[in-house]
Amino acid sequence: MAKLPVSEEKIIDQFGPHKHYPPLGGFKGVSNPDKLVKTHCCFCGMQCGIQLKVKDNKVVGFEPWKEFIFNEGRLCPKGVQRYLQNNHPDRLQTPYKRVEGVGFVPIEWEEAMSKVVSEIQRIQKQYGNDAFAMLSGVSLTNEKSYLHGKFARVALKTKNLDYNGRLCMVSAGAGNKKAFGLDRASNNWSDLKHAEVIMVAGANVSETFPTLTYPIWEARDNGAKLIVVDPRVVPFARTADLHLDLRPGTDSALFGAILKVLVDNNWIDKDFIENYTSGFEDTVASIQDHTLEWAEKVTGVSAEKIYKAAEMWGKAKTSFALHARGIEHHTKGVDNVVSMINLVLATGRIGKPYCGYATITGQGNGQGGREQGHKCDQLPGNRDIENPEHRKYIAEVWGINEADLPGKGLSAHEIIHAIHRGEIKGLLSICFNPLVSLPNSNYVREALEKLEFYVAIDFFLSETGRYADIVLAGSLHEEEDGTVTTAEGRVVRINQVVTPPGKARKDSEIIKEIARRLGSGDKFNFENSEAIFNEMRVASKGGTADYYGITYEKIEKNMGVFWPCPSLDHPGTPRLWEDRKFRTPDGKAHFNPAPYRLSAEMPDEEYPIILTTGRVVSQYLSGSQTRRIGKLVDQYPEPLLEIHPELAAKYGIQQGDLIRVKTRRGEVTLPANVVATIRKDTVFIPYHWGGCHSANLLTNDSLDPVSKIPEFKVCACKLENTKEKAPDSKLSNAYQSFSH
Ligand SMILES: Nc1nc2c(c(=O)[nH]1)N[C@H]1C(S)=C(S)[C@@H](COP(=O)(O)OP(=O)(O)OC[C@H]3O[C@@H](n4cnc5c(=O)[nH]c(N)nc54)[C@H](O)[C@@H]3O)O[C@H]1N2
Ligand SMILES: Nc1nc2c(c(=O)[nH]1)N[C@H]1C(S)=C(S)[C@@H](COP(=O)(O)OP(=O)(O)OC[C@H]3O[C@@H](n4cnc5c(=O)[nH]c(N)nc54)[C@H](O)[C@@H]3O)O[C@H]1N2
Ligand code: SF4
Ligand SMILES: [Mo]
Repeated sequence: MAKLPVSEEKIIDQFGPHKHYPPLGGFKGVSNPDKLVKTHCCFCGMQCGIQLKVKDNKVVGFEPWKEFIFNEGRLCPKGVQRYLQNNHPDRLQTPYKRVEGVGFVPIEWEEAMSKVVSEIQRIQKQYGNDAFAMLSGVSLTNEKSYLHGKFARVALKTKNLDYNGRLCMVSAGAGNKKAFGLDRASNNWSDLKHAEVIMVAGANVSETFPTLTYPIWEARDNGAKLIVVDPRVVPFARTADLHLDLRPGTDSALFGAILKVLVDNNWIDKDFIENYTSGFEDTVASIQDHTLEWAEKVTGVSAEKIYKAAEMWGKAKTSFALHARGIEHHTKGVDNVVSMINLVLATGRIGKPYCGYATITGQGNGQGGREQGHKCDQLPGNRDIENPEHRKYIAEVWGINEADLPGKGLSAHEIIHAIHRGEIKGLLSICFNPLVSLPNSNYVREALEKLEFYVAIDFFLSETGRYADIVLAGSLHEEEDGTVTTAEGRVVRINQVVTPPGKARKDSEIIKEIARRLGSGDKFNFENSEAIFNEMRVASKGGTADYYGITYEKIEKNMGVFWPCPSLDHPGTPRLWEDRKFRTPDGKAHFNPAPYRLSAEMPDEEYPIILTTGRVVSQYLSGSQTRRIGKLVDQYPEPLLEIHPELAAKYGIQQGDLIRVKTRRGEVTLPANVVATIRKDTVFIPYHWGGCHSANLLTNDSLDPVSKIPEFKVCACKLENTKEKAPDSKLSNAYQSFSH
């Protein structure tokens, strides 16, 4: 029988309506806390330092942590409201089971755990071990990422484990490995401050990494030129020296054309290219047809502007290239990444002061979480699960036979396909809300309905969790010790601030208990997070992401340590490649040919407009956390359709009209936000909402062939003006001030 989600009415009966937590004050002891604990924000990859205020084992507020070296006390709107999740009325405090026709019923841990384990065993006995899959997430610490990689392979004995970074960092990871043989930002942010040119592609820094604007402003105060590559005039593009408002999906055409100008004008570093790189000739040969005139047609950016960008980049002595999901969320995400890295290598500006390159990691532990082995093709230390040497080493660390270590499994969206095919029957998810965050959500919903058994571990009941048979109450960021690795590659400490409320448990305790009941308890005898970290250090030793020399004590003493850090006396590596010893097989940095190709779905007569999706400053990812915090909801209460006035005029659309957006996969109806800050052929929808407002009802689930990232940033849509107005309340005043 198809499994239906527990309905909204039932959820309201059982949990009350979703409450938006009061924005400020109202907490006993805000001005008289028991203690202040230094830790980091739970949201984005900047991992700003923050001090949480605790009273009676509850987080009641925060203070800036001015000494923390990166953000020096600064926080963005999400950072200053994050503490409201703890002690939130929606917080899950006990396990629940689904009872058809009734809804979710609170149960004891014993009943929950025995159900989970008996269902895992039943499914694996009936259909094989790989029929039970696991999805993990990188809002989790390094310790939990490592634990999940080991748990899936050693306790669940399944190959099908993947993580939500598959929707986020994997194109950058694959591109970095191709070019450098190692997957990390090449520099820490201090190198930004004196770069002569900063080029930022597909990153809405002011809204998505607000505290990173400070080193960029500092660089501009020092005279740096800023080039922004984005189809929208995002806030920090408004004062940029050059804004390249390209058509979504055309970055590799743009970067190819810029490279050709660099080569044609000899604005390249021949010595660096000759001595430290390979693949230059092939790459240059692959872009001979990427002329300025051709690029203007493909990208929609004038030949003059493209030339100017090449000149600014080519003539500078120091530079920094940054990109994020705008160039990575594509079926050619890896191509886009390597084509931007080609510009860095051509000018040899890497591994020197004020010269560098970074992909800006998205989630809190987007960096560390992509190294510790909870990806379907990876073992700890960023090792390859198909490499016999790597398998042997990890099997030894884990005390198992190499033959018992599963091989490469399916990636996140491929797991959804396998559920549809009937190959995967059971699922455990932790820290992932795929119904909101995966593309083509109707298809994802059908998969959830097909599962024979699904268990979700979360601290809030997410949209996906409503399809679960069992929901386990896990822990918030501040309820368990650990480490995360910031977007710079700096490993920092997350401190346990309070204990989980009610009957909620630490995530790692839940996983260890399932492992014990599955008969692998001896392999999961970790006393605490530090014990997990210490095993992880050994497992990472000798891998490209080598954490061996990092200890909790060393992190605390130095306010973080940059990996690679191969020995206890090693200071860590803030700036990579000063030694010019790249981690590729030939020891050189690789140019990679990436000639332009089309996106999977291009606009046509029936669906003539490009739809791109992304973020707004006050909401975070699937919104499961930030949609529960009043002040953040007030800033941007529901998704709006960003549309240019000229395109709007074609359809007779005015500000606040309700517009039906249709693609080949679904439709949503949203109020129009008519702004001059977007291309005329493109509309934009933020994706932080589920249900009938979900941008992912529309998006295309085609994947990059190498990284398996979905194409969130381009699909073809059509618009219908319903001629109805959205109620006034639906348009946030704050957001309207962005319109021009
Ligand atoms: N407020 C907030 N901050 C966040 C998050 C959040 O949800 N909310 N999430 C965090 C996470 S996990 C991530 S991954 C990051 C993401 O951070 P970003 O990548 O900065 O965020 P997005 O809004 O997804 O996309 C960035 C920009 O890409 C542009 N874009 C769209 N298509 C293209 C294209 O084809 N080429 C180019 N060059 N640009 C294009 C969009 O117009 C958008 O401005 O943010 C992190 N920080
Ligand atoms: N259309 C479109 N879709 C996108 C994107 C886009 O730009 N456009 N961006 C993609 C990107 S970059 C990303 S990163 C994904 C993110 O997609 P998801 O990972 O699905 O989003 P989250 O909101 O982080 O969902 C995590 C869930 O885990 C829970 N959680 C958070 N921290 C913890 C923890 O410590 N322990 C436990 N037990 N649970 C926890 C939260 O409550 C939430 O329910 O979305 C992707 N989807
Ligand atoms: S910039 Fe990122 S880490 Fe810093 S406060 Fe905002 S969401 Fe948190
Ligand atoms: Mo992300």
